[in-house]
Amino acid sequence: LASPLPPHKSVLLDACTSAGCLAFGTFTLKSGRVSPYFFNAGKLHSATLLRCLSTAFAQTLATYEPALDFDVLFGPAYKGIPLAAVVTEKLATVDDKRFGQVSYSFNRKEKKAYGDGGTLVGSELKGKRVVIVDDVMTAGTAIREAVDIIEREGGVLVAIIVALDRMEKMPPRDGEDPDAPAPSAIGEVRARYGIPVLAVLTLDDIMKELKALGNDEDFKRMDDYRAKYRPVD
Ligand code: OMP
Repeated sequence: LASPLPPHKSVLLDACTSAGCLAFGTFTLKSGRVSPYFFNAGKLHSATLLRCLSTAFAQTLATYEPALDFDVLFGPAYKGIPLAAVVTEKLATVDDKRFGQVSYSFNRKEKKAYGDGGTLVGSELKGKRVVIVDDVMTAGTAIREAVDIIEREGGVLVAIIVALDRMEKMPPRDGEDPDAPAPSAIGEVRARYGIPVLAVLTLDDIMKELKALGNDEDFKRMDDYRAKYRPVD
C-alpha cells in the first residue's frame, strides 16, 4: 500500500510502528493529558532504526529553507543525547563540506562535584549557533528547559527540531479553564524565541498513515484526542 507521506517520513514512521516506538493504548503524559498514543524514541535503539532516525533528522535540517547555519546540535538529557550524536554524524555523511565541523553537546541532569565539575558534555556553547534536537513536543515544557540551558551557557539559539510534534495546544495556566481555546505549543515556542521550530513527524502525518492503513479504531480514538487538544492557530 502506497504511503501518503514523503519517503523520509514514511520510512521512519514504518520503523517506529514496527519497533513499538509508536504505541496505541492509554498513556498519561508529562502534561497530565491522557493520550491514546505514545511515541517512545528510546525504542529506536538498533543500528537500522537509528539510521532511519538520523537520516530523517539530517534530511529535515539540511533541506530547510532558508538554509540553517549552526555550529552545535544540543541534545537535552536523556533522550536528546543519542539523537544529537547520531544526527551530528549523519549531517557530515549528507554534506561533509557544509556540516563537517558541526559538534554535539548535552547536559547532565545531576551536577558533578568532582573532575571538570561541569553540567555540559561535548562542545561548549558560548558564542556558538545552537540547534536543539529532541524527541517530542507536547506542551513545550522540555524544550523551554533546554532553551534556558543554552541561554545560561551563552549560546545563540538558531532553531529547534523534534522527532514528533504532537500538535497540541498550550496547557492552561493556574486557574485557567483547560477546555478554553489556546495556541499551539510549537507556535508559542516559535513566537517566543523567534526561530524556526521543525518537526520530522507530526500528529497529522501519523493520522494520514493510520487512515491509509484502514486502522479505524485507533484512528477514531486519535481523532477524538486531536479534537480535544487542537490549538486555535
Ligand atoms: P512537553 O514537555 O509537554 O512538551 O512533553 C515532551 C516530553 O514528554 C518528551 O520529551 C518526552 O519525555 C515525553 N513524551 C514522549 O516521550 N512521548 C509522547 O508521545 C508524549 C510525551 C509527553 O509526556 O507528552
